[in-house]
Amino acid sequence: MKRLGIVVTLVVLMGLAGVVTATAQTTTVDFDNPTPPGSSFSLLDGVLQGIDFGTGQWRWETAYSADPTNHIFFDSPLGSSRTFQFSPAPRTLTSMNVFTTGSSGPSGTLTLSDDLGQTVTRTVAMGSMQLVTTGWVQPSTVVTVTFTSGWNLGIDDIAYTAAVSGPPQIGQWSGPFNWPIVTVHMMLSPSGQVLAWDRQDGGGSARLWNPATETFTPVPNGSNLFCSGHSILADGRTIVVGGHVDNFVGIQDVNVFDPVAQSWTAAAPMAYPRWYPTATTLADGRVLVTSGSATCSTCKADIPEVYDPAANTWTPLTNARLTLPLYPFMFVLPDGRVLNAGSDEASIETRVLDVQAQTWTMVDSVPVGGGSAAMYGPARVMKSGSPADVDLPSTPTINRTWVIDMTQPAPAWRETAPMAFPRGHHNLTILPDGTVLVVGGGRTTDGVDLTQAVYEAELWSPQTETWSTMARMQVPRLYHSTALLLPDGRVLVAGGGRFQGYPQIDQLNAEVYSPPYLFWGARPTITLAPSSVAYGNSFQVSTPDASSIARVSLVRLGAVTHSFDQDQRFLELSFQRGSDSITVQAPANANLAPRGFYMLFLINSTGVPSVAAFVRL
Ligand SMILES: [Cu+2]
Repeated sequence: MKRLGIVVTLVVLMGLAGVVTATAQTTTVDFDNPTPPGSSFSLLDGVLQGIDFGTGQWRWETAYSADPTNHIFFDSPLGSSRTFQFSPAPRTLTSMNVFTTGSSGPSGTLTLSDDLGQTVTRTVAMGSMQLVTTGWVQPSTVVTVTFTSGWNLGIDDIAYTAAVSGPPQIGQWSGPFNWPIVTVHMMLSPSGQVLAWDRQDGGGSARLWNPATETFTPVPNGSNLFCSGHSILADGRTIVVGGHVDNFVGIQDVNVFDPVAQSWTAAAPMAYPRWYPTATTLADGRVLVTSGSATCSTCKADIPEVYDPAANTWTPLTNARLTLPLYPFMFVLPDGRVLNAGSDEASIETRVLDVQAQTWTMVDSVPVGGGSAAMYGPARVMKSGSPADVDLPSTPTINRTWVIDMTQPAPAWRETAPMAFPRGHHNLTILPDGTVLVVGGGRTTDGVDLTQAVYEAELWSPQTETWSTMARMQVPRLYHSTALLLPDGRVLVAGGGRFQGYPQIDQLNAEVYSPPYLFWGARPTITLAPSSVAYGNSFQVSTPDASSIARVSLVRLGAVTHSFDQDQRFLELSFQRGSDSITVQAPANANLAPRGFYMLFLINSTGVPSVAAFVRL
């Protein structure tokens, strides 16, 4: 077969509902047609049929041993590994034929690995050509070939694919757009506008960004809101807890932003100063605040507090005292308890907090990684990458991914397929269809080494529990970068920077990512939705696309900083189709969806989401 040269096959990639197709072209490099330069035993240097064999690494030869045609082998008996690089890259290595001529033993062990960490290991027996298929799904740039008996390895018929990658497969970035601030904090208001601020001038830098007009309105606040925590209150106002005096020194200030009046109000201060705390909206609309450093690097605010917006009072949970790392990942569970699923800066045991009883219960005593986390369904949380503390010596980050299902009798983190890229300081953002987007971050924990930045977005499927590599953004976004789902289904990605001594990482700009679903055809539309709905009730949503609606989801308005969106959560709703409307079943109770505002999305049978309607529960 290999004398046919480049073999072209068309592979149909399955799209949602079979509507989306892409073609993948397979190229097979057989070293026969065309014949490599020079004569048999010549060095194979440079690029041949889309593969760069480097310099002085490989030779080619005519028939030898088990292979009656041209093939390649190591250029010398020294060493047990060689590399080649796709050019252009990346490409997905699908298979190769190998044989061994080794005289020292009956066989050798072949390992193929790539720059993404994909590997395949195979024993190669003597006497015949053997096909090695990789099973790799991610495209590689560099492939390393290791064989335990070095140059005895012969290689032929290297097959790779170049998947067609356009916006329907990998989405599309727009920008970067110049912004007046490095967006360390950003959150969505029920008005559709984004509230954001910088480190410089703290609350004085606060602005509202209008996605429709792409304009800013200054909304300065007198507190230093840098390194605060925040969530969206049940009435749609944003609550901001704590902030910054100095590194590890927080403030007790609590500030509330009204998106209608576009003005701030000071609320009752917390009992403890907090720097790097997490604010979590509870089922009943009260707000739980956990962690944060109080007055020094070892002085954590270890007593959680609960804010009652109606009474404007704080209640310390003195019996629930527990030292947690900074910016803990907290999620309200269907039973009303609050899960601590990790933290921005350190791997920790997993516990649940019963706010009423003021007790912590261990869930999983084995600390695993996770530098960001997202709740992708009731009681289901996923996390990936490395927590990253910029005050510790830099270490390589990881690409590992875990899920936990809190409905299980003995819940524990379960590892799923890794991201293509190791990351720390990345952001996980839940999308209208329940998939999870990861953007930004880097291969080291320092948060400032721009050479280690990861530009590719990746999209995680809760069905397959696997990641797919998406389009690359333009700008490195490391420490203090942020990502926020917009009501139109795009993701606003901004910030990165404001780490003392490293002005080169400051990003005074934003980019907007359009996920693949925005390129799959016409969007369903919502013509009318109720502004508020009651738990347990059904409600009507008018849409001319009722017959094609396949899913209905709620996504809580995001409030993100330091790699973690403190308020985002995802919930799918059951529904029935009418002729020009659908009847949707509201969440049964407030534990499933704490009181407040949500983006309601209709998703059609192709997987395309509507623009959201804001609905208050
Ligand atoms: Cu910070």
